[in-house]
Amino acid sequence: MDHLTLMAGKILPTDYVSFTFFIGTMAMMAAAVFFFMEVGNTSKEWRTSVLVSGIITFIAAVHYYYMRGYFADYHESPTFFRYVDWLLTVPLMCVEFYLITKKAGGKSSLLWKMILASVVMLVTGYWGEAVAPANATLWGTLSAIAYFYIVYEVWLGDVKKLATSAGSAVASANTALGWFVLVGWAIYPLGYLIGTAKGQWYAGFADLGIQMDVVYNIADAINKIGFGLVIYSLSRKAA
Ligand SMILES: *C/C=C(C)/C=C/C=C(C)/C=C/C1=C(C)CCCC1(C)C
Repeated sequence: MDHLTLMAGKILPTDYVSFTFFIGTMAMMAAAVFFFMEVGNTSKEWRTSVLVSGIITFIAAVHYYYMRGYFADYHESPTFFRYVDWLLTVPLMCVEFYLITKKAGGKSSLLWKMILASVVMLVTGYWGEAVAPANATLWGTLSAIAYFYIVYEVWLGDVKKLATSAGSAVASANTALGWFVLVGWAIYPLGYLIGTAKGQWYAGFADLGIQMDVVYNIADAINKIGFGLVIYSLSRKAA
């Protein structure tokens, strides 16, 4: 019996963490194949954007493959792989904002500000989850400040301004991506509150009956694949 068969046999019907790791691996793989294959059919101007969507979902597919295996072996959260995945993919999502606004004059300084904010958001989140969970409130708050900075840039700041002057196709894509950042990304702090609840003032989150990894897995599928599809549809609309 090969490894997959053995593992699949061990997933209980109520093991939603294993289930979502498994289906997440497949969904990210399928999305990556799709975006990579479509690069060749994309007009030159949008090729890099669609390629980056492929790279984001490909990186996630590889990490999901490892996280699925890690959880099967140890039955604990693969926090390290999770954050390595995010550290690579979230800055690439910032690159997507840069690429769509470049034609209206998007500067690399804006890209670096966004990347820096995303790294601060993730490193502080990792610290609160894995290194100093006793201070999860402090680290989570710092992370949230960096998160709100990104929301601000996309909805009201320079990203918004550039997207508006880039024309209606880019502007509406930026609004769609903005909803992912505002609503889709807001799912992650919920996972964090569940995962770090023990001994905190928000200890009640541990009793919700939802597991942190399930929340993160659902959020990743929505955000990584959805984000990529918005970029893809922009590439078909705007010449
Ligand atoms: C593909 C992965 C994505 C889009 C990951 C996004 C992650 C976040 C927006 C995480 C945010 C967090 C907070 C705002 C506070 C608590 C700690 C985090 C890191 C879960």
